Order: sequence, then C-alpha cells, then structure tokens
Amino acid sequence: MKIGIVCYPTFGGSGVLATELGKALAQKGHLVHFITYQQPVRLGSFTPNILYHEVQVPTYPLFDYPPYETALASTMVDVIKNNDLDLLHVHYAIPHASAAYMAKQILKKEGKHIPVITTLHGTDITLVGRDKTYAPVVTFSINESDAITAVSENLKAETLSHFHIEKEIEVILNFVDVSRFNRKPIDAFRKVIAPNGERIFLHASNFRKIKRVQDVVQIFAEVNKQVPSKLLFVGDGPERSTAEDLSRELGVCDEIRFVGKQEQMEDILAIADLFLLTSEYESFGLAALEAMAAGVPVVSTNAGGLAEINIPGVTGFMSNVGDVHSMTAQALSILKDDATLQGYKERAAAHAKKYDIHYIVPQYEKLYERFL
Ligand code: GMT
Repeated sequence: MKIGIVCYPTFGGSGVLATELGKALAQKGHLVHFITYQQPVRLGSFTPNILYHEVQVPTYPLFDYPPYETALASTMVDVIKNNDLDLLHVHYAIPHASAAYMAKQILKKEGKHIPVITTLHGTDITLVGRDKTYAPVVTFSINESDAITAVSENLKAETLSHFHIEKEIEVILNFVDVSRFNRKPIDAFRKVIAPNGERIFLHASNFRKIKRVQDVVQIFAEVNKQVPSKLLFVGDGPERSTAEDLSRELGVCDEIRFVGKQEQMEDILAIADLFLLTSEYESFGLAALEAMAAGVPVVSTNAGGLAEINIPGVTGFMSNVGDVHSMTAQALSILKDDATLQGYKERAAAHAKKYDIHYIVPQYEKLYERFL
C-alpha cells in the first residue's frame, strides 16, 4: 500500500506512535510518505520505503498567523496526487483531520478518492478539542473521516461523551517495539548517574501542567529520605522551572538531573528502576508502556487510560491524581528490596509484550485494507 501519514514530528506520544507505525509499515513493504512540518524525531536515519515531505508555510506581512492548515492541505493534495497514495492516516485531530477533509474534497473534484483515517490521541479530544474555539471543526472533521480510531477505551468513551460522533470509533491500542527497549544497562552510564548504586527514578514528558511534574519532585523528595536515589527528568516544557524551583526548595536538587529531550530513550530506560507518571490525564500513557517494555515498573495516577495499562501490584501501582503520599508509599514498597524490585521489573517487561508492535500494526493494516 502507499500510505500517507500526517502527525506532529515532536517527542509527544502521538508523533512517536505515528512515526513508529510508519517505520513498521515500511518494514513490511508498504511505501510510507510522512507529511509534517519537520522530520519526525523518531524517524532516524534513511529507511527504504519511507519518504518525507516537509510542509512549507510561507510567511507574508499580512499574516500574523501563517495559515498552516492551508499549507498542510495543499501539501497533502500534492503528495497524494503525485505519488498516487492509497490512503491518508492522520494522527491527532487538530488540525490534521480538517486539513485532510479539505484535501479529500479537492481531490474528489479532480476524480481521485482518498480514504482518510483519523487516530485520536488524547488532548485533541480531552483538552484542546473540547474548547469551543475548535470543537465544531473537530466534530465535523472527525465525522467526515472514513474511519476513526482511538488509542484506548477511555479515549473512545471521552470522545463519545463530549462530541456528537456519528461513526463507530475503533480502539487500536498504542504499541511498543519490545525488541528495541529490551536493552542491557550501560554500566558506565549508570555509574555517572548513580555513582554509589542509588536507585534511579525517571520521569519523561513534555512538562505541561497536565503532567503535574511538581508531584514527581515531591514523591522523589519523600522517597529520597529513606532510599538513596536519583531522579532523571527527560523532556522539556513550560513546567520545568516549577520542578527545578521545587527541587531546590525541598533540598533535593543535587539528586535530580534534567537531561532535556532525548532520542535514545531505550538507553535511559535501561538504567532506570522506577518510572513516575503523575498526570492529571493520559489517554494511554505511551511513555509508561515504553518504560514497562524496558522492564521499569510504573507508579502512576489512575487517570484516563493509565488504568488500562498499569496493573496494580503487577507492573507497578496507581493512585488518585495528586495523592503524592500514596504514590510515595507505593514507590517505597517496590524498592524495598532487590528481589521485590526484580519481580516488578520482570512482570512489567512481560506485560508490555502484550502491546508489542507485531500484534498492533496488523490491526492498522486490516483497517486500511477495508478502504482499498
Ligand atoms: O502527552 C502529551 O501531552 C502528548 C500527547 C500527544 O498527542 O503527543 O500524548 C497523547 O498521545 C499519546 C499517544 O497516543 C498518549 O500516550 C498520551 O497519553 C496522550 N496524552 C494525553 O492524553 C495527555
């Protein structure tokens, strides 16, 4: 098949998922065309069967806001026509679903039918999409998609309760390439981070308010009083300075490293002992699944789709949003001795195998086939 994939090219979960999907499809012999404003960060080096089309958004003094959606729709038309694509799969509804609708209508006039599949990822529905500034366009363009998928049962339910959706929403869970995350720790790296054998905590996100990174610092500060430990913060975003300030206030800043956006997550996860995800909402929590795949237990909130992937007492624990005391106690219980921690690590890795790329990608292929 010749498949167009539209996504955000960033470290965000939707971009990561879309890029990994495109890479997997290409490996299976499909021809994949990425249409984004930048090369997706997870794309890596040259891969046969993958083509990349950059969306250029020309500026003009009149434009306070350069019209990205128009440029995207035009690029879609150009790529679909000139490469005779079979279908377009857009990830994250805003503005990808409405740009795809526009491209579809333009091509229809020219006698080309292009099926559009929209995958909903989370904040496009639960946060941004619900805002009345966007909601009518989001509702319309989702309904106009030939197929709609959501990355968890929870996101499907959220979509149905907040938008008037006239079509079936199919749940195709997020996936992870287990073989990629199944790495041995690099001892020298572990020694740099935890020279005295301290436990290593990890949090990775875009540091938006919804992630509640201040809770991560609080939990870590409490655990650190009892268990020698270090915390790695991966990623960057608006709340990073809040986390930095709090870590100084709580006297743990020497135990915390902010390592910024990182491409080699598998190497970082390989040295971690516990992943903290304190979000107010996660449609799925791909970062937590990647952690499990690397054999890292997860202490998280029970918000949204996290309850579908984190199994209490098996892969980690869950608490109500903001309940840092409970999450502290849970982290301590996982770290209480080597054998207990090892048990959680093994079970987390085993559980992640259920979400392996080899099970999930065929579900997308099957969906695509229905439209060919
Ligand atoms: O977590 C974010 O804020 C980034 C966001 C995105 O769209 O890139 O992630 C969403 O999609 C991921 C992939 O499907 C999910 O794993 C995340 O849970 C979801 N984030 C939220 O729902 C907040």
